[in-house]
Amino acid sequence: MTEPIVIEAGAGGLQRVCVTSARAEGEVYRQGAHVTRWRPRGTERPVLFLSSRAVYARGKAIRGGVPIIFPWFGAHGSDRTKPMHGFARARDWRLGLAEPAPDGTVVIELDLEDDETTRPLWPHAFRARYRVTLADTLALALEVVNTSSAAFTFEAALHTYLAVGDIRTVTIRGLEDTAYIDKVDGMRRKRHDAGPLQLTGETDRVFLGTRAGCVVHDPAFHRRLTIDKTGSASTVVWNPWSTKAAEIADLETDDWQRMVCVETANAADDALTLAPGARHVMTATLRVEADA
Ligand code: TA6
Repeated sequence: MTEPIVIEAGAGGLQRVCVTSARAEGEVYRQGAHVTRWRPRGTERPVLFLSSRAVYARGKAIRGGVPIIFPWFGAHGSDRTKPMHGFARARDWRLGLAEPAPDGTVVIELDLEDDETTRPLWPHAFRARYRVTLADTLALALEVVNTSSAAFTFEAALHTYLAVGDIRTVTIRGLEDTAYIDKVDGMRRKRHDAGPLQLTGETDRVFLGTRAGCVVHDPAFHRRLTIDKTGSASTVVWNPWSTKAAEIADLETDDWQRMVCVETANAADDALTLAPGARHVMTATLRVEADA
């Protein structure tokens, strides 16, 4: 019988947890607490997009799956020499729990705390705990605790890369009539209309003040991907399209056609301030279903 959980050296020698259970297959790297694969039993195609050119190396974010963005989103507000999207996605997290349940569900927990290498980048004491539940759905919960004696403000995102058949025919519901920052158009503030979102070019939008889940309809794969969320007021939608994708070394030139990022976040105006001792939990639950 296949072991439901195997902890081993993966690509680039980075440690990973491989899951093969009655409910799902999956893979989580300790570096970045990075879910790179999840496929519920009975689902033919991968649900998460993972670049075939992804680099597996110490301190380098893996292109695809679900990178964790923390404690800032995008470029650092005042110091552009600091890493894009914070430091959590390129750090080793401590593996706490990796446990199969009798029904085939597998739960994995990983922690990250401040240390002498994080404090120069972000001068705060914190503990982040990430709980990954792999079953018919993929449930992700990021808890951040302020373990310092002063309040701090942070941004976070579960930067989910979804695998799609053809981005040009995909539509996204759940962002109707929602305000957003358009990062492709000089950070201009706009509002999406009453219809589903359809991408027709490079798209990089931070939707604000939205607690709604999103549904990604993918006619090419005859399926829909639903992302429900809690504790999150922002949703980011990203696709580099052809020109930008050609500039991204760890993407194949035509990968843009097969992916879309729909990210569960608290970013920009929705950044969160935690008092000393306070905690915040953000969750995303991913589901795949057949669609006409
Ligand atoms: O979430 C969208 C975004 O912020 C885009 O601006 C784009 O840069 C993307 O993230 C990927 O960022 P990365 O640092 O992983 O290349």
